Parts: sequence; structure tokens; C-alpha cells
Amino acid sequence: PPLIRLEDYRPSAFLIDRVDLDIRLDPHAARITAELALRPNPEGDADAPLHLDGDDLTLVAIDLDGAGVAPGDLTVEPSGLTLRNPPRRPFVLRLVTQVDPTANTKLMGLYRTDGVYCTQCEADGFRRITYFLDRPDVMSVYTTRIEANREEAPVLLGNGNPVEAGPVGEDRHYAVWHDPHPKPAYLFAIVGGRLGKVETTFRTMEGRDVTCAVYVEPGREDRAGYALDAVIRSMEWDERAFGRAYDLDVFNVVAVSAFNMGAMENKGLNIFNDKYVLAVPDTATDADYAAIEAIIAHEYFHNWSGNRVTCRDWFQLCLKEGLTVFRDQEFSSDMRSRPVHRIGEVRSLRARQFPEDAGPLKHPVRPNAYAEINNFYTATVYDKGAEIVRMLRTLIGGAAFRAGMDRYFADNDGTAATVEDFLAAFATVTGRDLSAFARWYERPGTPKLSASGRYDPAARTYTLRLAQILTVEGPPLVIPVALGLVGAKGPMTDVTCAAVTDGVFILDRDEAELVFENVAEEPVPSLLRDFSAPVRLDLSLTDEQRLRLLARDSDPFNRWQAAQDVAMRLILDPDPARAEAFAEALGTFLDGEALADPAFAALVLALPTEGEAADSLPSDVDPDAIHQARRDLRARLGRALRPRLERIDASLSSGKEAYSPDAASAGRRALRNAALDLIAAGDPQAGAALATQRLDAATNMTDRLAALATIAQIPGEAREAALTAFGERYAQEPLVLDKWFAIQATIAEPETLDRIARLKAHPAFSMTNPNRVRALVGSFSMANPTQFARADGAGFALVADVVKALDSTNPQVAARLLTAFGSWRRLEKNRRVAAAEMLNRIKAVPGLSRDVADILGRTLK
Ligand code: BAL
Ligand code: ZN
Repeated sequence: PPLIRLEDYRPSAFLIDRVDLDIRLDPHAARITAELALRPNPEGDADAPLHLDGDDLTLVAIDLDGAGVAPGDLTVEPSGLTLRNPPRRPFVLRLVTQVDPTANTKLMGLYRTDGVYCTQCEADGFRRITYFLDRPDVMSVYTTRIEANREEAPVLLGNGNPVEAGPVGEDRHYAVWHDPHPKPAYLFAIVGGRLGKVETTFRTMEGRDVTCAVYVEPGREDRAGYALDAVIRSMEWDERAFGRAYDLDVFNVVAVSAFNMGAMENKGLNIFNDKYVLAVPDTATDADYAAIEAIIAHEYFHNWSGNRVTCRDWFQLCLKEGLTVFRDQEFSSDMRSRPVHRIGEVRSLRARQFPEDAGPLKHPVRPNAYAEINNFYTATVYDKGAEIVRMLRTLIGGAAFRAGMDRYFADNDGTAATVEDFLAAFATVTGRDLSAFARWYERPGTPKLSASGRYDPAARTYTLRLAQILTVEGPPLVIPVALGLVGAKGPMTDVTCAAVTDGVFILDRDEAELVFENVAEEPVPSLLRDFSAPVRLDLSLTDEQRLRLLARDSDPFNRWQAAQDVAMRLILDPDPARAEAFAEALGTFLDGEALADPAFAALVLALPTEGEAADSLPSDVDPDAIHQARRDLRARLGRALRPRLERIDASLSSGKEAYSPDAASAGRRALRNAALDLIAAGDPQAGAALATQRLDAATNMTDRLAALATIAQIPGEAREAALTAFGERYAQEPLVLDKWFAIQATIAEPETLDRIARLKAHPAFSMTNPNRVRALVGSFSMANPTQFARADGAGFALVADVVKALDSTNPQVAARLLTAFGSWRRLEKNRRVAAAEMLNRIKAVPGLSRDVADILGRTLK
């Protein structure tokens, strides 16, 4: 597919100041009348024709200032509409288009899911509603009239504030919404349907009373309370942490069942994948509650970082996404345990972004070219984008960071901005030159930070040499390295080093040597504390040194990291004696503090994933070998720690108190379930029995699902009985069945392929619902490495077949599934050959979508 390049950006030749829409909803023939108040852009090309984007539209009528358009002046094509001689003055274009919401399986534009009309316009869905200048730097004030059958759609929602509503004839009705804030078309939304709601009010720090509501399928209102509570906490937090208040009289969240993304930040009308709204203890896990809180916050925070200040073009996607992920991570850290949350952020970065950055789909946080923008809603743009913002804060300090954010919002409010505008705000408030730091946005690849140290007992100095090794040529990056030295008794607080300020050294050269003075004993360096930069640390320490960090470091992240490093080495290079020593250290750790911070202890017990182990190898990855080594290590740890794990289990097992999703309670459940899983790893028979008991006794989905996940990895009758009972119990709960699909899809056994084939025929499975596809097929491809990457190619074939089948109906989801092949070149030869064959089979399909062709082309390159 052809590439769109950042360097080719030109301002639009025309602007649209005002958009008046009249949308008549109908299952198959929705009519949209759009009045666009256009004018030439003084900064645009004065001679250009007017080209409006369009996609899959039927044009019913068009007039200009109330008069017809001469046929010779107008070209209508699948990709849009061109007026050859548009007026060079303000004018009004009236367009009538027709679309079929029921037939819209791409879930972009206006579609219908479970009888509810909704829209998705980011990145370029608005052009599937009407012809438009569908680019984020064209910002307009929208007034939207929605009309529908009253029975079918008693609730009609739009952006902004409600203006009026009333009946139309016998059986129809209408509502008008007005959004005073100019916005790009990608933030447009409407919803129409039969929906129940929960609502409350919030008074902003500016004194505005806001009605906040969460709309869900009628009868599910009891599952919307947690999301509504998260809305209110998000509003309070953004006022407190960033001084940002909400700016409309209503804030609505709507949950729909078929949605390509997690959620969407449309102005005043956030539309959500129901997975990230609906929660009661019987159907949602602690992880679901945490995700709902984070995503509600994320979409709400976009109101400033994304909506009030939007992006000039799609190359700037990280400007709103990286920044908003950073903001939601800060929010969750304040709501929960900050160190535990940080470990979670890094685990997710390493699971998704590091492999992306090491494979054929790698790209800079701000890409400079794309064929299909929907393929750039990536872990790199989102999560590495957030890491850059976090590094910026570390670099300039918290107070300057907050001042810079205030400045950014003040200087760019109501505009479509760039990464340069963002950095300029911080340069202005600090007086610093941030041009070297800006390189983070341009460089793909995960840098390596190589470190080595030398202790001189006579001089009582410790010399640390740091070097940055980049994956692409170019001047060095600016890497904040938070660090300290740890002695036999703990952090060495008396040492000094002139180059370190507030525990941070800024590595802005290729390499540097730091000399620590007054070092009384040979230290262990604790580097990259709190994961202060998204790099791979290459520091050779003995297990003993790492276990000192686990026991003694003051930085929780590096304590956890130390255990991970020891475990990773044991997975890649198994050694019974070292494994025993590790088990002993974990035992001491558990004795000392497991019950003081259960959530942290659960993370220490969670070994690096098979994916992470694969990612640490340069080539010839054999997923079976990794799986076996990790399993053996877990079995050994499970046996060695068994009495302690049983004690933990017993002391956390009151089970009488009512379920609460708060972080402390979730942490206790996490540790108890981690203990169960490790006991089962050491003694599968006892584990299956214990897990069955726990399954029967569970009073909430977190415990029930954890027990089911444990039992699912132990072949036998108990497993099959448990899976059947669970499937029957939740037959009417699609979101719970998704968990059930995922657990079965990730069983690391050859029979899993047959199981998936059976589950594809399950009445609850549907290829048209992205959540179902992601649960069954996405989980398999992303979290079952031994079976997805089978040497016989059958796992690859399963996913390739789904990609092919889905491409014609929902190319966005098909392309996302295909990214599972991103690491194929690093597999050992047989698997590599099998993967290439499957990719080439997809390539041979005629008429592939741009989405899939783009991912395929880059993956095979
Ligand atoms: N803007 C797309 C969904 C999200 O990142 O909030
Ligand atoms: Zn976002």
C-alpha cells in the first residue's frame, strides 16, 4: 500500500467552522444530512480543489449555498468527493448520504451492535458517515440532531450538551446536542438505543455541576456502578494532579458489545467496549476492575490531552496517547500501590512493546510514514510514548513538569498540536534545550544500557562505567538512570558521587564513568531503579549479588527485578544447585514480608513469562525448550516452598468478608492464588485437588478464575469437569465466557487446536464480535507460544485462517491478530519456515485489505 509521510504534511486548503448534522437512524438506511460551513484556509493552497474524504457512502444529494452543483464540477469516487472549482470565500455545502448500519461489520463509522446504534470515528471513521475533511487539524463546532424510532432507540446521545428533544409523528422522536468546543471529526459520536443507566453529579472546581452517567444494556445497571465511581475519581484526580476541570454539563459513558478498541474518548460521550465497563464480583476479576478504572480514567483524561489539545496529524498520535497513558498510569498509581503498579506497567511494556521494537513492525514513537494509521495504535505509540513522558518528568523534576504541562495546555488549548509544541512548553518553563531528549520520539528500537563496576578497597571508591548501545546509528539518547549502591546491610547512604543528583544520573553521551566515593565495602549496583528508562539493562551480576538486591535494596522495582533476573537465568540455563539457592532466598523473602505486602510478594513469585524468555534470545528460539525449563523451575520452587505456600494460603483464607475490589484486598487474593498455582506446579495431583476445592468454595470471579486457570494446565478428568461446569454456569455471560475461551486457548498441549476448533462452534462464539475473537484466537496466538509456534505449522495455520476469514468483514481486528507473527524470524528453523509459509499463504489471497496488507508487507520484509 502507498505510504503517507510526515514530511508531506500540508495545512488543509479549506476549513470547516461549523457542522450541522441531521441523522435519521434506521437499521439499513440511515440518512445523514450534513451542512458544512466551509472557508478557504489562509494557510492552505489557494488554488486547490475541495476534496472531501468518503468511504462506503451513498451520495443522495449535494448543494452549495442552496444551489445545485454542476455535474462537470463534481467527481464522486469511492475514496471521496472532489469539487473542482470551489468558491474562494465562505460557503455552505449541504450533503445527504445514506449508510447501512447493520451491514457495517468493520465497526468504523455508524454501526449497530446488539440493536444499539453507535459510532467509531477515530482514526478515519467519520468519512463513513458523511463526506468530510477527515483530518484532525480541521476543527469544527458541531450541532447534531438525531432522530429514531422511539421503541427501537428511546435513548439518543450526542457530543456536548443536550439542547432539545421531542416527538416526531406517531412513533419517532428526536434529540439535539450541541458541542461548543471545536473538535476534529474523529471525536464525533452518537448513540441510539434501548439502554439503562446509572448517574450522579459532580461539581467541578470551577463550580460547574456535571451530570455523569454510564449507559449499559437494560438489566445490567448493577454492573455499571464501579465505572461511574471511576469517572468521579478521575474528575477529582485530574483537578488535583493537573488542574484540569471538565468543561461540559454532561459526561456520558456508553458500553457496547462489539467494539474494535478498548474505548473511545469522543467529546462528552465516551463509547466503551463493555468489557471495560461492566463489573460485579461474580463476573469480573480484580484485573478487570483495575482495567475498568484505568480505561475510564484514560478516556476521561483525553478530554484535555487529546480533545482540548488535539493532534495536528496522525503522526502525532503519541502526543495524545503516550501522554494520556502516562496520566492514567499516574492515576492508577495514586489509587493503588505505586510500586506494584509500576511493576505491572513494565511487565506489560516488556510483553508487548519490547518484542514489537525488536521485530519487523518496529517504528519510532512518532512514526514518519504509514500506510494504514489504524495499524499504529501500538504498544510503542502508547506505552513507550508514556515512558518518554515519564523520563521527561525525571529529567526536569516534578514541579517543572507540572508547570510545563500547565504551559502546554495554556499555549495549545483549542488547537491541533505537535510533539514539538509539547516539548516547547517544557523548554520554555525550564529554559532547557530539549532537542537531544526529543530523539526518543524519532528512534525505533530498544536501547541497551551496558554497565560494569569496579571496587577499589584501598581508595574506597566504586567506579561504574555506563554505555548506551542503540539499535540504529545516530547521536546518543538522553537516558535518566536512577541508581544507588547496596551493601551487605542495605542501601549505602554515605557514598557520594558528583554526577548523581537526587539519585539520578543523566546519561547523555555514548558512555560515561561515574566514581562513587566513601564506599566502605564492595557494593552491588542497583541500576535503573523504578525502571527509569525503557532500555534493556546489560549488567553482569552473580545470583548472590542479585539476591542481595532482592533482600536489601530500598527500591521495590529492583528488588522484584532481581528475582526476575535470577529466574530468567535459571530458565535459560537450568542449574539445580542455583535453583535451590533461589528457592531458599524466596523462602526467606516470603517469611519476612509476604503478608506485609501480598501484592508485591505475588509479583515476586511470578516468574518471567515464556514470551519474555523468548524475547531475551537473539535467534533460534525453541518455545518448547523454554516452556519445559520454566515448568521445571516452577515445579522445583513449588516443592521447595510448599510448607510456606500452604501457610500463606491458610493465613489469607478467611474467605468470609464481602468482596471488595480495592488494591489491598486484590493483593491478598493475588498472593493466595499465586501460592495455589505454585503448589500445583510442584505437585499437580495435590494442586488439582486443591484447585477443585477452591473452585467450589470461591465467592468471586477472581478466585474462581484463578483456580480454573491452575486446573486447566493439569490434564485429567478434574480439568474437563471443571471446564464444563464453568461453561454451563456462565452460558449467558459473554464476557465471562471470554475468560473461559482464553483459559482453554492457552493450554500448552497439542490437543488445544482441536479444543479451539470445538470452541469456534460454541453458540457464544462469534467471528463478528472482536472480544470473542480476541479471547479465543488472540489469546492463543499471543499467550500460547508452544502451540501457536508448533513446529508442524498447525498453530500458525489456525491463526492465518482466522485472519483470512476476518479480513473482508473486520480488517482492523484481522490485522491486529496478524501481528502475532511479529517475532517469527527469531524462531528456530522449522518453525521459521512454517511461519513464512503461512504468511505467504495469506499474501496469496486476492483483495486483501490495506490493514492486513500493510502488516503482512512489513512482517515479511
Ligand atoms: N483514542 C483511541 C482509544 C484510546 O486510546 O483512548
Ligand atoms: Zn487513548
